[in-house]
Order: sequence, then structure tokens, then C-alpha cells
Amino acid sequence: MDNTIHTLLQAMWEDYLELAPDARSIHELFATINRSASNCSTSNSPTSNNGNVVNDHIALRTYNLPRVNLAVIARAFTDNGYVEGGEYEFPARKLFARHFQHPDPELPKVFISELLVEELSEQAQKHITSLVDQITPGATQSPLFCCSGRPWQLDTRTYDELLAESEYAAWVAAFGYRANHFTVSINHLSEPDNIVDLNNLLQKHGYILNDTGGLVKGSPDVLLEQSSTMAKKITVEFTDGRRDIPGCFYEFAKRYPTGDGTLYQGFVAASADKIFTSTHTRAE
Ligand code: OOG
Ligand code: NI
Repeated sequence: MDNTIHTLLQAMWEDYLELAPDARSIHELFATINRSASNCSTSNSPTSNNGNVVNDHIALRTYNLPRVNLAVIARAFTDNGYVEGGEYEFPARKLFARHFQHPDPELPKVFISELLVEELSEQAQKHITSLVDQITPGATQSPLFCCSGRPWQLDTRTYDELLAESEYAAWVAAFGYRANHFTVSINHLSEPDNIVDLNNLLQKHGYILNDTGGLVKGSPDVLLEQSSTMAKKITVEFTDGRRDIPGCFYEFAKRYPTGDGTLYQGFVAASADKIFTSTHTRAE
């Protein structure tokens, strides 16, 4: 059996946990609840999964410059059996995204977005070009490039100038190539089995959730409900010092069946638009 994709996803998970301190403890919380739920269960519920927390999807971000654009980042996945799914536009954020899915339903979908750099100011374009120009030619060929972190040097002034114009541009500059979130599939949890109970449970445990447009993004009508934590601040090294800035976050998704009875596999642009703010330094 080809283990490449499993190895890649495991490497991405380990890298991600370092930047999402909440994810480790929330994952453990759900694993514990679902382990005991499946032990107590008398029926053989299809959602009793012995504490195994299933990922619905992961997400990556990039700039649309040729060396690192969405297609380049997608290659590690498309080379391993993933196929293109839907495409999504976020004109106000100057972003374009696609999702990729694998014939093996156990594997998470992959949501990759890219910043339309040419739509930013001349100054921001210069900054981003000079970051991307620092990448060693050929480095993006490695299948592990998509969890290799930041492939360039960055100073706080460049970060601040990018941040003033685009939170997304600044996040990519600071963190580079890695999963910015993993997503728990609520469909695979025996408990909690709905997004409202899940949000309440997390808030009761003191986690801060993204409330842009309300805690729950989407609805059964659009076949997808989502919520997420706000990324906690973590310490990042810049060439001229350290700064505490928002790192990675954890998302929760519940999918509903389409007309043919299978679960909807796409994303919802209006909801995704609000999930992007999970790494923001400023409220939106
Ligand atoms: C992606 C935001 C969108 C979703 O599930 O709709 C998203 C990001 O923050 O990079 O994850
Ligand atoms: Ni997501």
C-alpha cells in the first residue's frame, strides 16, 4: 500500500499541533468522550469510532506568484490521488481557492487558497515578491514543502506593512507552508453530534470561538455547518526580534446529504469567508 499521503498528513498534523495549542487538548477531549461513548453503547452505532477523531479537511494558504501558487502547493496532493473539486472566489479578500478530494473517503479534503498578489499595493507586491524570491529553486518540488514552514527571512516592519493591507498576506509571510487548520468531522463523532452542543462544550471548557457573523457558519440548507476556534497567539521569530501573533486554529464541520443521499463534499464560499478571520489580529 502507498503510504506517502499518510506520511505527509501525519507530518502536517505534527507541525500544525505546534502552532495550535488548543487543537491538541480539544482533540484529546473528543477522543476521550467518543471512547467512552462507544464503550457504553449497546447498539453498534456507525458513529462510535473508539475515540478516533476523523478529519473533514485541512487548509493551506499561499500567494499566486508562479513559484508557489495554488497549483504548485496542490501538487503534493494531486500526485497522490487527490482530484480537483470546487472553486471559490473571495473578491473582498482578494483570494481564490479550490478544494481537492481523494477517492478514499477516510482521507481529509484539502482546501487551498491563494492571494491575488497583483491586486495589492505596489509596496505589498514588492514585499511578497522579495519573500518568494528567497525560496531555493527546486525546494517546492519536495512533497514535504507544504509543511516546511516559512522558507524566507522576515522582519517585523515587512510583517506590519503587509498586515495593514491584508491579514492573510501577513499570516502567510509569518508562517509559510503548513496546514493553518485541521477540521473535526462532527458526522464521525458520537458525541457531541450537533454543532451547537459542540460549541457550547468548547466554550464551557474556556476555548475562544470565532464569532464573525455568529458562531455557526452555514446551515443544513447549504448542506454544511462550520465553526472554529480563534487562533491563539504564539511567539514567532523575526530577523529583528520576537512577536506574539495568531498561529493556527481548529475547525468543526457537519455535512448534510445531497439529493442522492451522499454527504455534500464541497465548501460554501459565504461561510469560508468568515472562517478566514480565525487567524486575524483585529476583529471583523
Ligand atoms: C480557509 C478558510 C475557509 C472552510 O472550511 O471553509 C475554510 C483558511 O482560513 O485558510 O477553511
Ligand atoms: Ni476549513
